[in-house]
Amino acid sequence: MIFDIDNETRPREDLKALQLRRLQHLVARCYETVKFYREAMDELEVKPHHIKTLADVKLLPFTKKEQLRDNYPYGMFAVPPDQVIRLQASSGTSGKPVVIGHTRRDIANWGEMAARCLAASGLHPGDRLHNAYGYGLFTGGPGLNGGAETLGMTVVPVSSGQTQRQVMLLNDLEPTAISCTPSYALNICEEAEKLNIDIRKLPLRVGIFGAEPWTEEMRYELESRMGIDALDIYGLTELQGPGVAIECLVGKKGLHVWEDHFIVECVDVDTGEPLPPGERGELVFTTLTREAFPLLRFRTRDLSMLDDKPCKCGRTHVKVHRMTGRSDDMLIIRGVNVFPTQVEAILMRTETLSPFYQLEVFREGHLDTLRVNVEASPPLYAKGQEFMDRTAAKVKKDLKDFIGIGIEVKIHPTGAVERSMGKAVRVIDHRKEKK
Ligand code: DLL
Repeated sequence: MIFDIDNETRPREDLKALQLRRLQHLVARCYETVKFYREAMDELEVKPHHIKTLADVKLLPFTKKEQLRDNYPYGMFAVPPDQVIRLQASSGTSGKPVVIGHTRRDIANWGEMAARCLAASGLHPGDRLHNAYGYGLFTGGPGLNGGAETLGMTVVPVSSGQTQRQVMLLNDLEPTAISCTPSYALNICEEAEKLNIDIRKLPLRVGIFGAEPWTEEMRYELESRMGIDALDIYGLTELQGPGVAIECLVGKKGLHVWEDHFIVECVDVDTGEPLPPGERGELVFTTLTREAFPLLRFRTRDLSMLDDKPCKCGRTHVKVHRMTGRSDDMLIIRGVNVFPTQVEAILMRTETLSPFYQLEVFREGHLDTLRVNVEASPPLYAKGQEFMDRTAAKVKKDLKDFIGIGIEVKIHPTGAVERSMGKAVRVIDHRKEKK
């Protein structure tokens, strides 16, 4: 189902004309109302009237997360306080979060974009969503909630945590869709198995998973354990929250970005130069319709690539590939770049392991070393240490072949790796503890 057929299938030429009109309006508004943007544009000697074509977006300054923090809490707002009907905040683990505001129209647009996402996942009015993303300042819960209500679904606003209760509600309320982080979905699967409930036999058909990087291998794991289609949804607090982009059920390959609301660029991480489709770089977004908290060329640090090939689903909006991870989560181990998702891919291909893992980075002398902590599946554990050692050696070899460096592999009994309630913590970096 397509929620907003006119906008989602708009011919590309029309879409680009709409983007240009909206961009010109946005730049003028940012220049007039947000001191930060006026100063940043003056410094680059760019005025709103310089934006004549869509390509001129690259004349505009980048906006970085640190700059949003510097303007905490309200410095980047473009409307007076009486027009802001909701605040949300990023999950900043250290220091101040980024607070963003929504006008009534921002909330309505967000609801429509999230509704498009749910429809693209094969959901309809009357479907029932078990929404296990956290509610609160985090945008996951409220974002999917708004989308489900806009589409006309029934939403079960269960939020995250109390996992046994989640399983009971999945069993009793018979939702047809679930939304949560992929790592939390695994936690739910495990809890269901303990309670002897076979999720595959429930009416659940679709999983809307995002908020953290995950792999095709994890998709396979979740689809087979839950008997669902698992789709990748993307978004960031700064841009609104979930619903910036989603995979469509038809393709399950690449996430459509709602281009009537955002301009997406992929740029070289070091030079900031825009890259053509097919080249990996950092995603950069300009918000075309946000009223309270507009952003020019926001550097997400998320690594992906653009895919402008037409999609079978009929949507004309450009796609981005599944994220590899964030540039700041990339580990550099003895000169080799390592993403947790690369390790995940290998672990998930090893059937005798459980899908729970965490990486630890150490510094020994001048050398950085990486250890993977992963759990044995109950049958492997039952076979004993010798079998676990053999599996560890095999995984170590696979990691070396795939990534190119030696990584220590430690296989633990079931339950040893911390379970996630939201975004999984994939890396513990002991290098930062020293000194
Ligand atoms: O995680 C919003 C969200 C909620 C997205 C629910 C999808 C579902 P933040 O807490 O601000 O917002 O974190 C944003 O999470 O920059 C990415 O690094 C990461 N992220 C979000 N979705 C994906 C995804 C929400 N599908 C940050 N794949 C982003 C990989 C993702 N990373």
